Amino acid sequence: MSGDMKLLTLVVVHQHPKVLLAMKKRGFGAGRWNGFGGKVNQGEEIEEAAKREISEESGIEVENLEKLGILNFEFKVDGKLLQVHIFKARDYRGEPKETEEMNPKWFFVDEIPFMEMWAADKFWIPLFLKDRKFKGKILFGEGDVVLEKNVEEVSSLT
Ligand code: 8OG
Repeated sequence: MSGDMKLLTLVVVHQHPKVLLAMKKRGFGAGRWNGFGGKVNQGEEIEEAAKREISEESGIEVENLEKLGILNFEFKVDGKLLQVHIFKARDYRGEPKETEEMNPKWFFVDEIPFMEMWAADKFWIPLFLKDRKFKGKILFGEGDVVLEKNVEEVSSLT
């Protein structure tokens, strides 16, 4: 992995036929619906970071996470590189609540608001919903448009 690639997590709760998304209220990705997640801290396990972030951002606790995807995002404008580890949670404890960062809402899977999400999400969410594992690389340009994409189903993430 390249030295300045940042590690991030993303957790989407999927209780068919609905998924739990949240409107990001501030910071990176503000104004878009997304799952919960954020940066992995120094010395922290990736899955541990995913559980911590969903708890901080929504107030719910998840125990069993299934890792379904690893995506590398590159931003042409500033050269930023992110590696996002994407997990599915099927059950959780507590009630999702609004926090300073996110406002949660359940969506039917056929009403996912792709127009108000990261532009690459429509390429991997269909695989996510079918419990398929995937890897990929996305190049974002100015205005976060997708310039290049390569997302493919894999049999294993390791
Ligand atoms: O800590 P912070 O909130 O800045 O973390 C960013 C969150 O956004 C983290 O959960 C990873 C997630 N994220 C990206 N890029 C993309 C993307 O293209 N699509 C989706 N759905 N989430 C993304 O950083």
